[in-house]
Parts: sequence; structure tokens; C-alpha cells
Amino acid sequence: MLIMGSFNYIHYHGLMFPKESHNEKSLEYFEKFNLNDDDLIAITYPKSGTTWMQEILPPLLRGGDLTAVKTIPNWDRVPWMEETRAPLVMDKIPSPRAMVSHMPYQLMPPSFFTSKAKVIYVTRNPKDVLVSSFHFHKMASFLDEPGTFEEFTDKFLAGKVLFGKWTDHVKSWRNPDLGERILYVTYEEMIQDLRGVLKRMLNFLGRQLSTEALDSVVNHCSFKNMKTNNMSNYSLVPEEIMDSKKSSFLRKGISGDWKNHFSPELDDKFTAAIQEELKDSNIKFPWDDE
Ligand code: PPS
Repeated sequence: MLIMGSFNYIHYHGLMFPKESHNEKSLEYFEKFNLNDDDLIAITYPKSGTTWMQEILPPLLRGGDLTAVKTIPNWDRVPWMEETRAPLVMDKIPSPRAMVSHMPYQLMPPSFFTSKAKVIYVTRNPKDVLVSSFHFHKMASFLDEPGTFEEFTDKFLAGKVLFGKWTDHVKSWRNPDLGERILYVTYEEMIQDLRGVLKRMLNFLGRQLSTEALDSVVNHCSFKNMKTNNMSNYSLVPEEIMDSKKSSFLRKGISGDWKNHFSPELDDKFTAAIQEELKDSNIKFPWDDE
């Protein structure tokens, strides 16, 4: 099912992945991935809070210890299951392992469906996902130029972007078979009350942190602090690959930046397209009435 596509991308089960971080070998590794019952996967559609989860999960799983987030780059600390780094670092991750993935539910490896591995699914307002992705395409030399914001919006709505349609991804992970194995959180809730969301995550994981340890994780995972953490702000990536002069990877870190990018007409078109695709799903989001 792997087709080599345009220069920057490979196509896998109809989805587009960047060649910079995915290849035939990494996708084969993903397909054969052996999940343990105590594994934890943060699943995100790109630009929904992946890097944030790579900062949050190690201290949550290790009594508030911030050593890993201060010493190991995010991509090796909480690796993507489908990316080229995975086979190199997965064995070095302490148990219980924390990993991330942008994969839709139906493409998860067979061991996922037989294991008890837990999932935290982070959703973000697709308008802000689109804005974040637009700026990322401008600064990342390994992605195609996005074109105008309107052109990029059309590609996003048609699913001709990394990992396909946002609506397909979100719907795929609402599969009732997941039962108690999945916790849904939103980027917006994390912006509003990170401490509260971390407590929900701890509860979901059956873990506890002291008040002081939780305070320290909340403080460490603020946008301001992550921006200065060289293990998380992508400053280790050469400028030819990610040019932070064009746009920072940790760019604004707010909810609602879409209001600075969408015309009223584009907003109407985007909202109608997303609503149409979600109409039979019963999924409600905090931003539905914005
Ligand atoms: S990727 O490429 O899929 O891994 O990107 P991802 O990490 O999912 O998303 C990047 C956006 O998440 C923002 N971010 C944060 N916002 C608030 N607080 C914290 N701590 C934080 N960490 C990452 C990051 O700034 C990107 O959003 P934008 O809107 O572009 O700023």
C-alpha cells in the first residue's frame, strides 16, 4: 500500500506523509509494532498539541521527574511510532512507555487491538490547526509551499494535506470499541486549565502526583518555558530544514488565532464543510458555538 508520491511526500493507504521523517522501513516497523499493555499513546492530528504531550507525559508517568524533558529531544523522548527515529529509540524508552502517533484508528498495528495500551486523544479547533499548519509549511523546507491561505484551506478541506482529512481522523478515533482505553482532551481545555487536564490524565492513568510535583509539571509545560527548552523548541534542527526566522515551531501557542486569518466568507465555508462531515457523528466540541 506504499506509493512514492511527489518529491516531498510518500503515500500510505491514501494518506500523505513527509519523506523527511517517514520511509518504507519506518512504516513497516509501525505495522509490526508490538504494543505492551502498559504503553501510553498520545494520538493527534498534526498541529493539535503533539509536542505539548511529549513534554507532559514523561513527568506524569515518572512522579514529576523533569530530567527526560530537560535532556532528551522531544522526538526521542516520546517518539512517533511511525517515524524513522522509532526503531532507533523505542527500546531505550523506560516502561511504561509513552509514544505519539498521527495515525488514524484503522491503520493502527494489529497488536494495538489486542493490547490494553491506553490512548490520550488530543483534538484542537480545526481552524487553529489549519493556521498552525499553514505557518509550519512556510518554515519547513521538507513540505510543499502552502500557497495562499485560501488555497491551503481548500487543500485542508479536501484532505490533500499530511495525514488526510481532519474530520476523518477525529471520527476514526471515536470508535466505541475503545471503551475506557481512551481519554479525550482538547488543546483549548489545556490552554484554559492545564492543571485540571493533567489531573484528568493522572486519574485516567491511575497515577498521582504531589501538589508540588504537579505544580512543577504545569509550570514546566507552559508555552513560555517550552519555547526556551532547546530539547522541545526544535532549535536543534538545522535552519535549512526548519527556518525559525520564517516562523517558530512553537509559534503563538494560543487558541483563536484563526480569527486573524479567516475572512467571514472563508469562515462560513470552512464551518459548513466541517459541520457537513460531522453531522452524523454526534461529536460536540467546545468551539462549536464560537
Ligand atoms: S506537530 O508538527 O504535529 O508535532 O505539531 P504539534 O506539536 O501537534 O502542534 C504545534 C502547535 O502546538 C503549540 N504548542 C503549544 N501551545 C500552547 N502551550 C504549549 N505548551 C504548547 N506547545 C506546543 C505550538 O505552538 C503550535 O501551535 P501554533 O498555533 O502554531 O503556535
